[in-house]
Order: sequence, then structure tokens, then C-alpha cells
Amino acid sequence: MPAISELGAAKRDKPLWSTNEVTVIFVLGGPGAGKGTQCSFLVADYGFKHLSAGDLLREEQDRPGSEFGQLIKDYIKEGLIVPMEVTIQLLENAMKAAMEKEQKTMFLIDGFPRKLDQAHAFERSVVKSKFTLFFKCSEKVMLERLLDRGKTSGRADDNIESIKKRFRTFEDTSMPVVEEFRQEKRVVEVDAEQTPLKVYQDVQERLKEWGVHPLEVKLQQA
Ligand code: UP5
Ligand code: MG
Repeated sequence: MPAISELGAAKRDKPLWSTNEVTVIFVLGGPGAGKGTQCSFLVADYGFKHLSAGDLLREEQDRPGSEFGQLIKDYIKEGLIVPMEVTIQLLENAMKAAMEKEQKTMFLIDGFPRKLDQAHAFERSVVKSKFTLFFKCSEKVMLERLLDRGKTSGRADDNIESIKKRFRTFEDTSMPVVEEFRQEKRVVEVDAEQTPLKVYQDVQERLKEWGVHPLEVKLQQA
């Protein structure tokens, strides 16, 4: 990828895709709320393409020759939000690739947008989201989950110092995004402290209310 100043995806003043062409559901929730876990269930039953912004950043960080590797590493360790131009470009590239190679048009964008400027830039220049699936979970439960996962995850930010910083960033910077979408009545909130299966059942119920159906149902309707 070129220098940050040259990354074009966040700069367009018209969306690249219309909501008729592409469906995007943002998946938000604190660190360890279970975004990735629930997205993997949804991929299996609904045929979404799952794009985790954090995973895309970690991939770019590890890509030999990436000029953003060190920057991404430093931001993630500190629980800070990587400059949006990088994340939006990575998301747009991944969406284009999934559309071309896998004919995907339905996307779960996990862990993004985490800051109001990202939310505005993505919806202005890439595509407007349909709604945001928000996993509500207390810090106490998220901390237990992350420390447990940290025993084997190898993630540079699954340690108590980084986790505390991630919690602060989430409260101070990412919750305002959820609040703005909530005011626009575009938030679907689910209690994420239940078992993974119970959380998923609630998610499925709520998606049905929004007219989003599993693949099996779509085939029956066709
Ligand atoms: N688990 C899951 N659900 C459970 C349940 N219901 N009951 C019991 N256990 C449950 O789950 C976490 C752990 O909990 C797992 O062990 C799981 O088995 C268990 P997971 O599904 O992985 O939770 P998730 O919400 O995906 O947690 P994650 O740690 O991925 O969330 P973060 O939001 O912190 O991480 P992300 O990868 O999205 O971002 C990392 C960093 O990247 C950010 O801090 C930031 O520095 C950077 N970033 C940006 O800069 N910009 C972006 O746009 C995105 C990321
Ligand atoms: Mg995750």
C-alpha cells in the first residue's frame, strides 16, 4: 500500500457502492465481547463475508515490506485506534477482493468503526451500513475472557496493561459511535454475557426483525 497521505478510500465524497449493491452490518462491542465468535456463527448460516478490522490490521502489520507494520504494532499494543485512512483502505481492498473472487455482497465488518471520524468517512466514501450489531458486555466479564484467551492467543494486546488501555479507548472513543447510531435508530443490541449459543439465538431473532435471513430460508423463499 502507498503512503497514508495517498490512500484514497477515505477521501471520496461519494460512496463507492450503493446499499442496493452491498449490505454492510457493523459489529461492535468492547474488547472480548465476542464479536469474532458470533461473526463466525453468522458466516456459516447466513453466507456473510466476515472482515475483522483488527485481523486485517494484524495481517498488514505482518506483511513483509508493509510500510505501516511498525505503526500498526505500536497502536495495537497501546490500545489506540490506527489512523482511519489505513483501516478504511484495508477494508475496501478486502471487500473488493471478496466481491471479485467469491461474489460476496453481504459483509460483517467487525470491530469497526471505532471512532466517529471513521464511521463518517466509511459511510461517505465506501457504503452506508444497514445497522450496527452491538454486543453489550461488562468490563469484568470481558477482562476474564481476554485474560483466559491471552494464555494461548499470542496476541500482543491480550495482557492486563494493554487490556486496560483498550477498555479506556472503547469507552472514550468507540462508545460515541454506538450512541450516534443509536440516535439514528440503527443499533441492534444484544446481551453478550450469556453463553455463546444463547447470544447467537438472540442475534438471529433480532436479524429476522431487520429482514436478514439465513441461507436456508432464502432458498425456500426463492
Ligand atoms: N467468548 C466469546 N463469547 C463468549 C461467551 N458468550 N461466553 C464465554 N466466552 C466467550 O472472544 C473473546 C474470548 O471470549 C474468546 O476466548 C472467546 O472464546 C470467548 P472474541 O469472539 O474473540 O471477542 P472479540 O469481541 O472479537 O474480541 P477482540 O479481542 O477481538 O476485540 P477487540 O475489539 O479488542 O480486538 P480487535 O481485533 O477488533 O482490535 C484490536 C486492536 O486493533 C484495537 O485495540 C485497535 O488498536 C486496533 N484497531 C484499530 O485501530 N482500528 C480498527 O478499526 C479496528 C482495530
Ligand atoms: Mg475479534
